[in-house]
Amino acid sequence: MKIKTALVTGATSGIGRATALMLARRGYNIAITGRRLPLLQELCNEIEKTSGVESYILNFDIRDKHEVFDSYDMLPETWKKHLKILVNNAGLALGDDSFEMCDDEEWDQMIDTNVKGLLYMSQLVSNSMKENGEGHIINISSVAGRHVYYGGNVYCATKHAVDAITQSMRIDLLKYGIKVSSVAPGMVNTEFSTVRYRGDVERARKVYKGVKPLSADDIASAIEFIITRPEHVCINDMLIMPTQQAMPYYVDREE
Ligand code: NDP
Ligand code: 8X3
Repeated sequence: MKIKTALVTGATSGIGRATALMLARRGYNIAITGRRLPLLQELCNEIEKTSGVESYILNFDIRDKHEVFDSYDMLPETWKKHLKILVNNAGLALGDDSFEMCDDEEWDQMIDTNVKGLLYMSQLVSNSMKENGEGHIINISSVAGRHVYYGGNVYCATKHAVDAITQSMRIDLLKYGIKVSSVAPGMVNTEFSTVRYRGDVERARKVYKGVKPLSADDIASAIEFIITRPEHVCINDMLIMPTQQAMPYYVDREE
């Protein structure tokens, strides 16, 4: 069988984890990244047990350029040579306070993770894909990259940046045959809201009260659709919402 590899950032939970498992089921050897090493090891075991493909752990903080570059350097050359897919998924929101009340360290964390981390990974991987003459980069954006809302300020700005970067990467990488897609979800029930509310699980639960949100598997199956189109077809952009959510603030909740 032809070797094919994929790399998923932020695979320790939520969308990244579900996507890594989907790619493993489709026969990709998977490189998984994140800061929480025990969760990466657990996922590695699950992938190897259930799918019979190989997995490779890259344990780093995506905000740290040197850690990102050094870790990618450690990925075996055969993995890089067969790298077909990068899913730029690692990301977070911190808080939903009004702009003047925000903590600038949290701004740095969102910008460094959601924007700069994505840039570092994309540059490294697109150089490998360029040599291979093919590849597909999928950036996880958000409905927050299309609409801003009260308290969304810098998180929304980072996701607008992801959309702009996606569009310009698509133009720049066209000559190498590298596809670039964006997936922009609305509410997905993952650790996202718990992280956003700095560990306040009760507050996070209220986000999904009276709503059936998307699941991480819903997003993984959208990514599966994108990567299984014929060679000459590129899905540029997918905006995916729960049926009960029209825009960030328009949610039809059951009483
Ligand atoms: P989770 O919190 O469940 O997952 C986030 C992932 O990002 C984790 O694996 C985490 O790994 C990783 N991550 C965060 N910060 C860093 C860092 N500094 N270095 C390395 N990895 C990091 O949330 P989701 O699965 O929901 O989020 C995935 C993506 O989807 C994000 O980009 C988010 O903005 C986007 N999104 C989410 C929506 C939602 O409603 N859930 C809606 C729209 C978009 P670790 O902590 O181990 O480092
Ligand atoms: C997460 C979705 O609406 O909370 O990106 O910004 S939202």
